[in-house]
Amino acid sequence: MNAPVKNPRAPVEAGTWSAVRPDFPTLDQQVNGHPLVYFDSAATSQKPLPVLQALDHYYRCDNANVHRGIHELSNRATHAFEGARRRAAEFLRAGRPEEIVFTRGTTESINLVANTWGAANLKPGDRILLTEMEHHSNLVPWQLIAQRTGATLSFIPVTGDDGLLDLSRFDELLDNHVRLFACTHVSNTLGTVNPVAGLFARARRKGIVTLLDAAQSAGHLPLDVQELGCDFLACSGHKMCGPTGIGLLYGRQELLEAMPPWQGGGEMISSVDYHESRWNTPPHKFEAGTPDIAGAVGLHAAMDYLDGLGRDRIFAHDQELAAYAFERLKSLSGVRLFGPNAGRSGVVSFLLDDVHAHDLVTVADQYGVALRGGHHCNQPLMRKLGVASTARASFYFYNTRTEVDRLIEVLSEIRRFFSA
Ligand code: 7TS
Repeated sequence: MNAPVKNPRAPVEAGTWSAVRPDFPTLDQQVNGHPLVYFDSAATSQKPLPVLQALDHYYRCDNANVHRGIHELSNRATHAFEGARRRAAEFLRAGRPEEIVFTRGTTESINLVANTWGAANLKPGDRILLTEMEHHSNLVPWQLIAQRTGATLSFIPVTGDDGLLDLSRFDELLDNHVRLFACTHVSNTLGTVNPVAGLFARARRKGIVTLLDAAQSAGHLPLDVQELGCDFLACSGHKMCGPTGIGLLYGRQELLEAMPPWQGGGEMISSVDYHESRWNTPPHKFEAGTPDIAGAVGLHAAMDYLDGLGRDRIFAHDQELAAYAFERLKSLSGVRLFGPNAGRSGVVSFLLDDVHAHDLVTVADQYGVALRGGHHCNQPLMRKLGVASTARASFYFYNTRTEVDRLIEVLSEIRRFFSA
């Protein structure tokens, strides 16, 4: 039996990030006759070799169902799955592994909270406070549960193109009707990093339950749910070097214990009769059916990989590259930039003259540059900004300044092409 691949990456010094490139086979290819420049990590990140090897090892050597069998392979699969849960608790600095629920991703984690905590606790007249920069995943589930319970939604405004939260009326918005405050940590369109710890502290002093959408932050900066003061945190494995189809929900123990289950099926029960059942304890109460065991194993390897590099260093690199891209883009005439001038994460949204974002992204692809164009699942925010869509470049630690220079070169070509 081959031993599973052990962690991998020593920390990388500033300026030597290209050392990680060989870990990412997908990055080493030509697209449309040009070297690939992958600037779409906010949609999904690429996967390093230790993650691919962990998946391969699991399926080759240990594959079995969890929590059921008492044979060797089932024990190994259970050990690997529960080991990933312990690692996730450590990764998010949760108090205990039982506070980690495996889900399919951020979207499912938020839907789980809305359909369990929300359904059990919201009533007519209650309010759910969000911000105007939420991804549809942290908006639509609340609309659905508001319709079912009679609760309403309110929003912290966004200031405009500079994309900050307007907190001048925050205390007013936290009125006695608000039961839950759910907020994104990092905006996937604007690159804004919200001051969530301070906002959550103010909300919790009023007894308001808090949820952090960490889809764009979990793989990019160190997170500590206790310091952040959130009751729930949602994130996706695939945006943090892990596989698709696996994600995390952190929930404070007392809340998870009090919440009713969501999906029914195997694993989430302690005993079943024909007419009624009793529930397992958290987190199993929320994990009906066979989970994504391989996904959890891959995510474990991804968390080891990221912490090997150091999430503080990853964030410093993201910020440095985004600031560089922002300055270079600003120097191109006809560019409109969205989001804050300083302190942004590795996401830059922009428009070029009156070229439609989809056209821009289609032509960039012809040069091997992978951007995203569209509303980025932020339709209400797009309306607020007065645009239908933006082009977006999003960076991760495997991207380089040379790639940003290539983007600028390609955008200059695109301007010439559309103005000809
Ligand atoms: N929240 C935020 C802030 C996100 O950026 C995303 C996905 C989600 C939630 C949903 O994550 P999922 O893994 O459950 O789909 N954002 C993007 C994006 O910016 N481009 O593609 C997906």
